[in-house]
Amino acid sequence: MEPVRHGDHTAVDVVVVGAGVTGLYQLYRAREAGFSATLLEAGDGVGGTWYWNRYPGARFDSESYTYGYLFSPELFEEWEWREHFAEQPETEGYLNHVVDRFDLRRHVRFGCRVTSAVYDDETGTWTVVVDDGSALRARFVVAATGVLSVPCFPDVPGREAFEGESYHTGLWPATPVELAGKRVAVVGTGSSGVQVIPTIADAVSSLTVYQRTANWCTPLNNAPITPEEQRALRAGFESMRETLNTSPHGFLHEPHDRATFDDSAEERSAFFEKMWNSPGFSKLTSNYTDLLFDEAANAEWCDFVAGKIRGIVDDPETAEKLIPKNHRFGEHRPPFVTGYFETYNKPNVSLVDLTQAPMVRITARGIETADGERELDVIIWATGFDFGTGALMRMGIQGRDGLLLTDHWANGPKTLLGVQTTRFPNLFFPGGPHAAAGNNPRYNGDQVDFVTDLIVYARDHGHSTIEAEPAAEDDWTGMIDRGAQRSPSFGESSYYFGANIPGKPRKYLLNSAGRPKLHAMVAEEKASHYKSFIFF
Ligand code: NA7
Repeated sequence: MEPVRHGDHTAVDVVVVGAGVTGLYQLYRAREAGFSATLLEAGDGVGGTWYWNRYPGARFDSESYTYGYLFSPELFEEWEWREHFAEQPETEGYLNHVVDRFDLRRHVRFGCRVTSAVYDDETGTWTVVVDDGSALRARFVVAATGVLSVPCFPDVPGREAFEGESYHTGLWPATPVELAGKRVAVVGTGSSGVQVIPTIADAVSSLTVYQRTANWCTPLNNAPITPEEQRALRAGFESMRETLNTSPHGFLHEPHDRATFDDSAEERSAFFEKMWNSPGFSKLTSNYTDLLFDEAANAEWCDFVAGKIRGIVDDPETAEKLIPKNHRFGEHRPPFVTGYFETYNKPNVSLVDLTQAPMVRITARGIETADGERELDVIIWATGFDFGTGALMRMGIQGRDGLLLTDHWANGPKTLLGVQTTRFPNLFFPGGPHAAAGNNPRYNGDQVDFVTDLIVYARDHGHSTIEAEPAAEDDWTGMIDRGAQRSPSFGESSYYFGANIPGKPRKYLLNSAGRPKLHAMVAEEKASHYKSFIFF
């Protein structure tokens, strides 16, 4: 492969965008493969999601050791996670440790947001411009910009008029935020909102939760990792890595082997109790096999969870509001909680059901809903993200013949293996749309490995340009779209389909084909010398 431009310090083989879990791994792999690489990061530190989402209570809901990197046994050996589900500061610390441990920091430019990335047909290179006006040329661009990186604020009139403090969970400041003794509102009850709420409830003078949609929250069941467990984790690293590398969703949880109505009502109730007390995502991955495929089965589990909510929340009216009525378990991303429902028993906590009293406007003093104005000192917007495509669509990406990615994907993303799209040669986006549907770093790591192998293959075979083959892209995208329709539990009402963003095309944004299929196709691509890609 020809170097991009001799003697040009602004030219590299690979530009990686985003210093999150995926981007850092891509930087590591590209450098280890002998490419020159620069990583551009909008934030002032590493972490991506774990840099920006530093709100009180932010933590993993995948087990820490299954979320971290597995490429280095030494790294695994020397880093000791404190809890099964680590809090944000620990994760940010881990990612900083990784960057220093592998000497990656000197390849990272912080505080630069990419404003455009334009492909030049003649040279087969990309020009990447950042917001300070400087530009980099690169043969390959890997946009590791994540799926949850563009925070959304609701379109409520007057948001700017509020004279108190306001914060978005996904843009939480690194400087301390003092909430003690203040009248605080949390808007939104997705995974972020339900982590903030119990964490701040005791410190604030009043906490008002604005809920539009109740979610099927179940206990995270977190715990410190005991010294014995630490030893077992270390001793079992290779077998754990093997399990995670082959697991359908990137978790260690064992799938169940029975369907809901194989069991008697009594057995079912005992099993659900076991599920309720099990860690994190196992309620989804180790539950009855028909949970997501049979409405009656799903309803059994939902009834059980509703019973738990009624049992925890003292006020029956509040309990009813906290029980989802418009979607089944798994249809939205299920949040995992610690002491969430219990929080509503505190005298300083109240719930506003926006389905009964919609938000009218934000005033200088607080939030006005149809039933009146509540005065506030702080509003916390836990209102989610432009999921999947948000960051890529805002990066000013232009492919062949000046084609804008925003036009190319006007009706939703089209991808091949969730890593590339036609007419955008040498641009890859592991960890983006169609990437994952489970424990993200495991899927995203598979994709980074694939991208790295692909660009190494091109270099070794004297090719300078790699482009997804259109028919192969159609096949993969068709499979993703069809797969998303297969399960009756997955309606189109969640951000998985872009439903939280007005005007966004309703297209499935996760990888419905599953990780085993991704693995099979990756193996097929390698064996066939990447038959689904066109090389120049
Ligand atoms: P989510 O899961 O998208 O949740 C956003 C929440 O904000 C959800 O409860 C929304 O209600 C609510 N929301 C959004 N817009 C409004 C308006 N206009 N008014 C009131 N409430 C609103 O984002 P999170 O940050 O909690 O979690 C994102 C991911 O982080 C999560 O999936 C995990 O992977 C970790 P809605 O359901 O739209 O009615």
